[in-house]
Amino acid sequence: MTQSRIPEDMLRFLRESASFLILGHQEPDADCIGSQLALASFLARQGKTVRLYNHGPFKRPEINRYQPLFETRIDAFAKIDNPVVVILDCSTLDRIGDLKQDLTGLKVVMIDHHTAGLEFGDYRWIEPRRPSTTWMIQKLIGAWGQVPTAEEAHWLLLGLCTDTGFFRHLEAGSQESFEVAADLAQAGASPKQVFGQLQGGKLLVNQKLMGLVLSRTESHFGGQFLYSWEELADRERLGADSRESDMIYQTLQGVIGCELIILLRQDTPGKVTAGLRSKSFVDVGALSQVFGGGGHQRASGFSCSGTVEEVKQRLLLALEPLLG
Ligand SMILES: [Mn+2]
Repeated sequence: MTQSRIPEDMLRFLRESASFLILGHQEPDADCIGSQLALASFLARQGKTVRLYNHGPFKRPEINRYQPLFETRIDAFAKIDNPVVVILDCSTLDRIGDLKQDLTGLKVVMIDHHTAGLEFGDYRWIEPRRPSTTWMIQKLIGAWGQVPTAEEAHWLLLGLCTDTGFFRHLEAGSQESFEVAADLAQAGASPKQVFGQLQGGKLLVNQKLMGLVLSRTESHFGGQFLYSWEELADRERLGADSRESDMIYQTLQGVIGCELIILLRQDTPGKVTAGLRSKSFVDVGALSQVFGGGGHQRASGFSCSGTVEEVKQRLLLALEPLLG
């Protein structure tokens, strides 16, 4: 891996600014929240004024506890001292939800590791090959000439472990992830505590919903494509509010011949959200872009209008040239 090159002008701009609004993407995960919390804590230690924002909803049990620290909209009062907006873990503006309406007149810094969409922001530090946004925040703290506190190290490791699947998704040549992990352990982060936070706090009804989704998995294109879905009625019947996807992906990725997994979730009667994972050759980032979403080559997602059945049929059609 090449050395990370933090844009000098961005670093200087951050150092010289006094007030910050730190934003992340809607439906945040632990990389988003971990990088927001660590950067906010670090900047506050440098004597800066910092406020945290996220459109939410906070659906994941490992990060629910942090929701009270975040505001959902930027009001006029927060803009009084001409703060800098730092947007983390999303390269396109639509990912921040309603907050995108509140940025008028403010300078924006984008820091992200997703493949870039529409260019936005006065300063952009986008590195699609990096393991997590927390990795970038850790490098930023280092470039500032400082080390994270134990609490910041915990949040940074939480994000790194989330986006790398606790290092399981990393290939050869990924030493940079282990190097930063070693630094975080030295700074006081506990992998055991991070694992406990990522695995715990789940409701039985939600685990049952996961079982239901797993049990109805369909096999297409000779087993290369495994597909399942979740409807509003499923959540109502079980009394479940959300389900984790990672365990389903992990389980289905172990099936012989599986290349691609797609899970659809009906959000409203006319809206569906998809999660996509591939193993070796289907570029799911590109596939999601066709449906108005984005992500990485091996992991991506999108939301679109339609019923579950309609979106499934559109996906099968789009996959025909790739897997047919
Ligand atoms: Mn991320």
